Amino acid sequence: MLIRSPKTWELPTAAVTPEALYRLTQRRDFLKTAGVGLAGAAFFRSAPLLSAATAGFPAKENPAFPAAKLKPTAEDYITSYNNFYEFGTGKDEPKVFANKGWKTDPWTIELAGLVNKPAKFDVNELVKKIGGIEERVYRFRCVEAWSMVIPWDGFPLAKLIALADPKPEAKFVKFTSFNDPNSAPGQRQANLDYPYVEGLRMDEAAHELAFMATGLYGKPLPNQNGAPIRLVTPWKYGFKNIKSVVKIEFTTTQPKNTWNIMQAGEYGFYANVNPKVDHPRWSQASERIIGGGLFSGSQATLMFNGYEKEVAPLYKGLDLVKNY
Ligand SMILES: Nc1nc2c(c(=O)[nH]1)N[C@H]1C(S)=C(S)[C@@H](COP(=O)(O)O)O[C@H]1N2
Ligand SMILES: [Mo]
Repeated sequence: MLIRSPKTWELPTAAVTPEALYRLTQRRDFLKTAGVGLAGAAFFRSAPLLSAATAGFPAKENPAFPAAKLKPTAEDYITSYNNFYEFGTGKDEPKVFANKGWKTDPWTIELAGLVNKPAKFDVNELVKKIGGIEERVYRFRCVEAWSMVIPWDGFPLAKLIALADPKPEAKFVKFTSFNDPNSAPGQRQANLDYPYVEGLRMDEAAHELAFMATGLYGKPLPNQNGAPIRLVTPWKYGFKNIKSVVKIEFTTTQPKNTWNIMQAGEYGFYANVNPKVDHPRWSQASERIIGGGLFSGSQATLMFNGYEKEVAPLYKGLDLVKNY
């Protein structure tokens, strides 16, 4: 078991308080981490917040994706059980190694390729240009057959696409993560091909569910969760949700994606959550609920991770067995 048991004072707010109180505490916690709080603030956080993009907080919940509908996973699990190979392959490693001097503020993100408005922005400046952030509670399903529910803060990817103003020839969006072996021990080990890259078809990227997260639980993203900005595509397996993005490019050809480069027979380009298409080495029919406790340990996996009504039209006529 990689998760240590939290000390009582570290118990995540959502695990012990009703929804209304959670709303209040997320604001209070953020003020504390921003340095406005009481001296006792250290007791409330298990790790110090070194940096990230702070623009736009606190964000308002988007009522279409409320916490009241999906019970968020306790914050301590979301920030302690991670996949971020740049900082190690163990689930408990990113929290440690992404917080040993890796700087995520300031952070420049570049919009490039087939666009009318190529640009470089500091992430805080980008958030202001976009018009702020909102909160959305989404399911999250890793290809390794575990799941969480995460309250993200951020903005729809569609808004960023509008800002870049792609040319008609642009058919795909390519995402590139940071490359800094001095700060990232996993990059020094070359445990994957770096920088981590991902891609979406243009219509997937423009879908209302595709989201750029700059925070979770009402606070700027912890480094281990992909500070200061990462992609969130809740109907796709976790590996599509590229962290710590430095470049977004518009292309005519389908971009490569890191896990497909590593193991093409196991990880495709689409990576849509699909309980009927098993991974070659395990079933995708069900998933382990992280932080679910002793009696609700697993649940059936839903087509497109529960977002079938919204995204199925994107894949009409596409063979989802071939295009895994
Ligand atoms: N740059 C980068 N992005 C990444 C990864 C990674 O190793 N490096 N891992 C992916 C995988 S496999 C998953 S499941 C999610 C995990 O996100 P989380 O740690 O915030 O839950 O990030 C995805 N994005
Ligand atoms: Mo994953």
